[in-house]
Amino acid sequence: MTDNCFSGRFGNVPRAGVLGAALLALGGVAAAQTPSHCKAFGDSITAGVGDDPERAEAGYPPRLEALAPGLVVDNRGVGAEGTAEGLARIDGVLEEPGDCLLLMEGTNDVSRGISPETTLFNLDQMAARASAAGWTTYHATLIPRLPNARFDPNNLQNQDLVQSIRRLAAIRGRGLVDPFEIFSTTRRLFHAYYYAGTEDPVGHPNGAGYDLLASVFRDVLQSTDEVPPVPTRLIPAHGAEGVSPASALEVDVRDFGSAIDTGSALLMVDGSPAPAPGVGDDGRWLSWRVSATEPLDGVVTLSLRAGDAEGNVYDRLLGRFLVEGAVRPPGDVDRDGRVDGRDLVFLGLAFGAGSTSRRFDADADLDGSGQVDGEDLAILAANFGASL
Ligand SMILES: [Ca+2]
Ligand SMILES: [Ca+2]
Ligand SMILES: [Ca+2]
Repeated sequence: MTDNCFSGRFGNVPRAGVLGAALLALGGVAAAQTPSHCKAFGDSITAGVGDDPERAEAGYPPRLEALAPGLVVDNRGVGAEGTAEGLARIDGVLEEPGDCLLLMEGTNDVSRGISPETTLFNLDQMAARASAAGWTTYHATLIPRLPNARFDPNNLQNQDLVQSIRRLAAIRGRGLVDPFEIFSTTRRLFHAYYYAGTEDPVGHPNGAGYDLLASVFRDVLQSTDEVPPVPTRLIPAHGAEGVSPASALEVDVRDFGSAIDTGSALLMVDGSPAPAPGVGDDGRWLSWRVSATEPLDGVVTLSLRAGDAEGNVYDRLLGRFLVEGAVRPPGDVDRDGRVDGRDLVFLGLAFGAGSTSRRFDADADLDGSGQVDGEDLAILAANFGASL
């Protein structure tokens, strides 16, 4: 782990006018009219796979109807669908009666290795067709994938895609529903809010999870702001490796509900505060462009504190990346560049779990055997105290 010597290591970069101009052009978010008839469009997580089998109608749409009297929400979720198939069937859905699209799709694209650019393009096309039909359109972020998901179990690609979806919503002036942020900060998420079957390659909510998901949609449709300012851009991405020592950092943060408390917003780089960010004229976004005045090295950790006018606060790790030439020691479960008691705790939590178990943690399976066991513990123990 790189030491905390970042003071004075970063200076302000002259801020290019492009970003400011692009974001200023956005103005406020659309959604002027209150929708009355929504189509919930997406994959199995919209269809309601994993829900309580006792329920006559599965998923978040019927719950959203119950939470928002007067609102009709039709379930148009199709299991296992990716955004390419979604784009192929959206026109048929838009021909039905309705005035609002709730669009949550893309986790199956991650599983299939579809590029985020393609996913974003498809989502944008679907939303654009709905907007062209006069519908109010909301993008929704994806929910976290299980730690034992077959692909992207540590949510690196997912988090990157989520930020892109937020950025897309902002650029196009569409609404944003952000279950990723709400789910990510919910305690005991996978244990209490996810379907417990072992054959779940992605991660589906259970009954409680669909209750939570419906409430996240309800809040946005009723203009209740329960979500803090969230990152819409992070460069280098969380989990990136081989980052150039000369890389600049780019962090954009936006609030989709209310104003950001700009005075208290703080970006920390390896424990030292970054220079003050640029602030959007509407008070709803912040932008840091930070260049290294000394070469980066080792593991770089970014954390963010930012609150909004409603008192919702983001205050946690934002991202962590590995600079070119640095090699993490074996046994570094949490990827912070050193092997210590924290890694032992994480390994302990997953100890004994195989890859189909809900407790499995791919990062704790240090030898990649598909089982967190004594072999992994031996690797950790042999490297205990090692650091970059
Ligand atoms: Ca907010
Ligand atoms: Ca560690
Ligand atoms: Ca193992």
